[in-house]
Amino acid sequence: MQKQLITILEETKNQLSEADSPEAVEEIRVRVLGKKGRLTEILRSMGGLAAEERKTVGKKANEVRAEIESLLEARRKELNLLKKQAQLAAEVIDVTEPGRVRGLGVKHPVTQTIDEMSKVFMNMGFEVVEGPEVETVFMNFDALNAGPNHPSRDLTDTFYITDKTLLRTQTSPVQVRTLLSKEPPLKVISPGRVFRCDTPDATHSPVFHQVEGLVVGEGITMADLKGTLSEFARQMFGSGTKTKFRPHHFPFTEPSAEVDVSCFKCGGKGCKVCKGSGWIEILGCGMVHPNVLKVGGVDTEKYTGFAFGIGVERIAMLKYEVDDIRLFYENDERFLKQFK
Ligand code: 2U9
Repeated sequence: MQKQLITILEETKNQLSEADSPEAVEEIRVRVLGKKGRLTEILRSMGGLAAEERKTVGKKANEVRAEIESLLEARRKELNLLKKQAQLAAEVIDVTEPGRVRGLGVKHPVTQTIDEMSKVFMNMGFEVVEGPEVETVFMNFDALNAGPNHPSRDLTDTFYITDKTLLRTQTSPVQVRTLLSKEPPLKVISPGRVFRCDTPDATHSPVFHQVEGLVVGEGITMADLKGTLSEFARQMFGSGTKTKFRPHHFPFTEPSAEVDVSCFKCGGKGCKVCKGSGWIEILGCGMVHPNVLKVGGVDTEKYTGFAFGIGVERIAMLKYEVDDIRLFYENDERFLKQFK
């Protein structure tokens, strides 16, 4: 039996040296010291021995068990340590590693264009005003001298919400609200989103943006309108830009005009951008109709004013040579990235 005890001890030592995890050590413990373990069986069978032999074998068995227990504990500790060291090595953080570069987005070209246009007007002393996209029919049409049968009121041209409310078709109602809330003199621009019931194509979108402007004061004339808008054109399209004011009709201004600029691409000779004419239409304008000033509570004996409206996408398309308005709304990164 003593021999058997020594064999168990030696074999356990060998097995422990080969164990490669705390779990494997536990398996060895169960095989030797567990309920049905080899050493446990020997201790149990000692009852059949003579008293003298039982004493010596018992002593030896206890020594072997104590040694195995301490070997198990030592190997368990050793493997736990190795496991921890491997884990730490695997999880090591290199604080000197350069960070991942996050791609920086760009402002949308429509926003860039609104910012650029607003800057030009702000430098001339204009204040930026904003208002609701859902407007009353009164503010959008009646107040702007668009009579009850004006074609723009048509259901097929305007998104009505109810009989009395709609999605604004221009940002002019913001300026009517300004007239009602502020005393002249005033110089305001109203950039914003507008809505028209149009089928999208290369030059039309049911949602687009405008920058409109309004100046009201004593002695404001067509000369102020021409000077302001010609300066705007020079700052947007280059200092050599010429302007041409063509008579036009709008219900909210009288007289009214459309403004062309000399082609910034060919200088007026005629090219693809100006479609051979040398001129490019960029905006509409006029002296504010007295009926509109009256709705705004302005004394038309004392004050006059001018107004203008500019389509932002049109300006952006000209400046950046974009040939389809729909590109602005498709959120295609390959398109947007070009406006860095
Ligand atoms: C008030 C009075 C008058 C705003 C004006 C235009 C001329 C104009 C178009 C340009 C291209 C609309 O985006 S577009 O399709 N706008 O031609 N807009 S005068 O006149 C006003 C505004 C407010 C109180």
